[in-house]
Amino acid sequence: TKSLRETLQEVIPRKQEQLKKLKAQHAQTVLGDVKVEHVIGGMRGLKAMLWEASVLDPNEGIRFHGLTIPDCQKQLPTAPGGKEILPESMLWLLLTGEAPVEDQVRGLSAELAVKGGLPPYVEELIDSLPPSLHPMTQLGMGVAALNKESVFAEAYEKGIKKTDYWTYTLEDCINLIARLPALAARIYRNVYNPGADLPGVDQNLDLVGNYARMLGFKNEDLTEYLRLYIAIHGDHEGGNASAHTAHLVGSTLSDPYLSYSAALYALAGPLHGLANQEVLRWQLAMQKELGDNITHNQIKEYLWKTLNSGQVIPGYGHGVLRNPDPRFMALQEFCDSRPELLRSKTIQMVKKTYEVAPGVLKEHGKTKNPYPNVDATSGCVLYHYGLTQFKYYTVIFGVSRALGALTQLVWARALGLPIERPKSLSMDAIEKQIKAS
Ligand code: NMX
Ligand code: MLT
Repeated sequence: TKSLRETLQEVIPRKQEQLKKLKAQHAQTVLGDVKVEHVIGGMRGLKAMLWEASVLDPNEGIRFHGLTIPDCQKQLPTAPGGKEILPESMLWLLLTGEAPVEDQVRGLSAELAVKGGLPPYVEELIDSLPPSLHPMTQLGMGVAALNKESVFAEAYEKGIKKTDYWTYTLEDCINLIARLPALAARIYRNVYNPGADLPGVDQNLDLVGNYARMLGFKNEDLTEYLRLYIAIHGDHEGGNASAHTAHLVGSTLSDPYLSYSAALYALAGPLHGLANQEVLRWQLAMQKELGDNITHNQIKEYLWKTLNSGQVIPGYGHGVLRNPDPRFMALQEFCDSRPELLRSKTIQMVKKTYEVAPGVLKEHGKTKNPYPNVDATSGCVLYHYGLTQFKYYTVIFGVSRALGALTQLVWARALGLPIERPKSLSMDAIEKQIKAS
């Protein structure tokens, strides 16, 4: 079987050719109108970025190179004895557009394990931070500091051809993905279990097998959940705030470490990745106020109370999706296949909230999408398995989103995409243009 690099050496020239044709034949073809609502409305729906690995359909949700989540669950290799998609399999698919075979994925897991250790200066940096510093702040700092290791930055300084950018970028991206579990686990240990033992990377384990072990969990169900979680959060086309940030920063030829560090700080916002922390905070407050055996009516009242106090219902709504998020559905299926999870009061509450919230949000009449996104359930399962420190949840999302955001950096360099520099307008300039038209 072919290695990842051999596969990419074959795939990239085909994609370069495709781009060349698009440029030559369709550079002036119109894909949509730019309206004032785009300029003042967060560019929602504006087709303005090239992103190879995944495309989001508002009704069906995400497809990774054309594959839905159920397709991926059927086609992508799992861990030995496991059932859930391995993030390594997803990474291979995102990077190459091809579903890997088992041998290829085992080879990639082994490579990531070899490269998974942290340089001592990064360990020292993380150990020197106050435990009260939010885990996402720490993650971004650790990733930024790793840029001392960047082979792209080093080669660029020496002088390399533009056509070689992608090979150095790929090495940085693989090295960073490999190191994220050790970095994220160190932050967890320092903040929540100071002084506890922190095992090194086990060369026989897959990326998430190692991550779970370094976090200190021995429950294979949790490890499987983390594999699924990290695989399906990996990419959500290019316009989401974290992926877009990595793309923007990367377009300046800032190296993958700096680009992804910036992306993590976009992910740390409550309207984006921090929502999974907010969901749990909201659910637990509801559980505390109303008890464990809460009725649909009580949930309805609680939802209205949240909305009437001017807050959003965390885990509901989406910038692009207009149906329940298939990632939410996949995580719910994981729960449905485990009676132990179905007995959890928090997970029962997620299900009951799902039965009530869309109706309430429709009646409220503001959100364009009254359905749950992935964050409505992701943290509650972690909570059940004993990963109860919800300020940490976005870090797991951050370990995951690297798969897609870093894949695109490889594609952007392989395709020679330019620095991003859209045009902005002032309100006066908009009015002037309207008057002139
Ligand atoms: N609860 C209450 N109001 C909402 C909600 C919600 N869950 N979602 C949207 N709205 C409001 C929104 O605040 C806006 O109000 P206003 O006109 O007063 O500014 C109005 O509905 C229209 O918003 P939309 O166009 O439907 O949504 P938009 O694209 O602007 O924002 C989100 C998308 C995801 C930021 C928004 O739905 C939200 O804030 N959801 C809650 C937070 C959340 O779950 N974020 C996670 C996103 C997924 N992720 O993993 O990153
Ligand atoms: C994501 O996974 O990035 C979120 O669903 C937000 C988005 O797609 O805008």
